[in-house]
Amino acid sequence: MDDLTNVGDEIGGHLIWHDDGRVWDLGPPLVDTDNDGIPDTLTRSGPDGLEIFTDTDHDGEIDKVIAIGPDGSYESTTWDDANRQWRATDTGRLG
Ligand SMILES: [Ca+2]
Ligand SMILES: [Ca+2]
Repeated sequence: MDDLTNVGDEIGGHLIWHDDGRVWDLGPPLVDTDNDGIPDTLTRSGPDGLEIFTDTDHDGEIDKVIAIGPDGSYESTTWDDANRQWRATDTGRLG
């Protein structure tokens, strides 16, 4: 385990988002998207639409982000652990 994981342990239960060298504390997850009883997702809305942050493996670090624009377009990115970088996985339009 590296230092980044320790950050998550210290604040306990918050989701951590690594974005281009910066680390964001997004607060505790509110939504359980896979119904395993453990909240794993939170959302953030703003002028550019809605962002959905998910910690799919429950290690406290965001590994999937879906950004939904005001026009219904969306773009999902997932954390590529092998290459230590975000990778665009899907784009499209809702509805
Ligand atoms: Ca869950
Ligand atoms: Ca994770």
